Amino acid sequence: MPSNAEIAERFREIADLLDVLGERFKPEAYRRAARSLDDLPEDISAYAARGKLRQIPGIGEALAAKVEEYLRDGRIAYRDRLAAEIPSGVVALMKLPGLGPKTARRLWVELQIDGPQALREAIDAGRLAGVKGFGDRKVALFREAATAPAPVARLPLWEAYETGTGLVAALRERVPLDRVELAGSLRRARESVGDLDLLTTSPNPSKVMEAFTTLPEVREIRLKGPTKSTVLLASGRQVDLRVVPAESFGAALQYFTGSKEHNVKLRSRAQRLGLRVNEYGVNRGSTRLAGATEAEVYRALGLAEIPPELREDRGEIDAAEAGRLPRLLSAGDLAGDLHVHLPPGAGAEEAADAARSARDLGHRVVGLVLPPDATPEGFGRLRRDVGAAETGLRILWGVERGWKAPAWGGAPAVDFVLLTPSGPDPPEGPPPAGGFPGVSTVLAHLSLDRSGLGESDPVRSEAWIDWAAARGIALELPPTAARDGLDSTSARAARERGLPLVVTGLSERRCDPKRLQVAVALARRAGLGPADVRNVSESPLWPAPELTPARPGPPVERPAAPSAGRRRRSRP
Ligand code: DGT
Ligand code: CA
Ligand code: CA
Repeated sequence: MPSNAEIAERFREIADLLDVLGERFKPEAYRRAARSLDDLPEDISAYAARGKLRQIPGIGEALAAKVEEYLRDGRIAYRDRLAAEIPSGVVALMKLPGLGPKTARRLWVELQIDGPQALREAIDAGRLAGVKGFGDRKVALFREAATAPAPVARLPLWEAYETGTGLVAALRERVPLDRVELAGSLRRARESVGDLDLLTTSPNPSKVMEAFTTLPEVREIRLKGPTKSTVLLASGRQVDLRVVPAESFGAALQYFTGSKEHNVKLRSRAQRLGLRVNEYGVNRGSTRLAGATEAEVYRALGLAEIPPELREDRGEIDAAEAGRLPRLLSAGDLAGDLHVHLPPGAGAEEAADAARSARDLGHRVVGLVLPPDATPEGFGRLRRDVGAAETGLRILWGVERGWKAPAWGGAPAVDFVLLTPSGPDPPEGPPPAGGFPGVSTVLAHLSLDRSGLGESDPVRSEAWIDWAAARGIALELPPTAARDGLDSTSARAARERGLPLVVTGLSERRCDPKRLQVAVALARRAGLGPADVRNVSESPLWPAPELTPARPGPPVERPAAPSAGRRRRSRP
């Protein structure tokens, strides 16, 4: 069932097309209708069912018919007819930053410019010079817009998280907000994110809109309404912000977290139960059952609350119904981060600082990683000096070693080795011992990204999982997904093979709670629980035998059998 937001979007699209075609009053009528759909307290299909569409402000005979058509057919023929009258290049012009439908129309009608390329050529040929309303500054901006590479279609999760949390912080500084959540694919910890979806409650929505649309990061305002705004950041990234009433916050958060597929399944379940669920709440007839919290929304549908990271329509609704949702990892389960890089030439002070940053997060342990150029002698000194400092937690020492790294003969042993691959595919033969017999090895800094979007190349990731499984070597799961490790799909596959994962922040100098948070979210998306992760307190894998000071013996041990370890520990 299409949502209010979706129909509002279609109306805005029609308004833009009408603008390009030079219609005078109709575009505003469609925009007004879209705004009132944004603010509707109830699902539009409910109005339609009661035959009350025309009571919605701004919806007259003609628009009511289009709503009905969309509800029935999932399309509006009028929109398709309008689109057919406009060259696709002109639509592309309209979408360029800083242009919009009216400018696109002028370029098209007055100057016969029918696309970004034509715009560039016209500017270079001086055809825009002296045209009324197109000053030099504006033309320079047009040129830039028409030249700028299309913004990256999607942003890797970690970058999206930084952008999103930065925006939230900036917004909070300017205006009082009650609740704020980053919804959408970011909240689901999808490896890449299209646009950011911010959701908030506030006593003063219009002030929030004003603060949001005037943030310094904002390059262009796409839409500004009383409760919903859309902007483009300087990076070209789109951000949607909605202010919702507190009593619908849970329902809105549920809806705008998605995924779309998950929501579709949920809605049809609701229908079977004689309920109606939308971004405002769950209703039976005119009785409101839920809306303020997500837990309440799921409960009203007879389900346990499904963690956002699992909402992809991959069986999670059935699991929730049967009370079989997995117990997922949370940041509080971690004993500590095992991948905090020390800078080249780091001394005791830097190391103690790094350790304290971990202690301040309440960790019990931290894995400090020596720079690749560390020498055994330097390490020996460092360990001795730091041993005297009061850091308040246990330090494990690690070193990054490539395949061909020479052995550290006779040196003080480190506690673990981050084995870094020399190429995209696992080499033949045994793993390099790196001169540390008996020391735990974690395959780290794997780089399996094929897309730039944090998704692992499936063939390579399978090859590495096989390789690690045959040797009982743990795999790293960092926040930067496939760029420096595994994506959640590969992590899930590794878990199914019984391989332990090490969830790390992969950070520099200090333990970074945000980076750990994102790595944990990816682990959750992979379905990992505490029993699947090595650097977790109280897990069968901790204290891992390998993570105690070096002892003689085979380089690595196979981890505890996955079935024994995992089943015992997972709780629904
Ligand atoms: P993205 O932005 O491409 O990374 O992916 P999402 O999942 O963030 O998608 P987005 O931003 O288009 O919409 C945010 C959420 O809103 C989406 O996950 C579910 C909900 N939603 C959006 N459009 C529709 C729709 O047409 N039908 C339904 N059922 N839900 C929708
Ligand atoms: Ca989104
Ligand atoms: Ca969105």
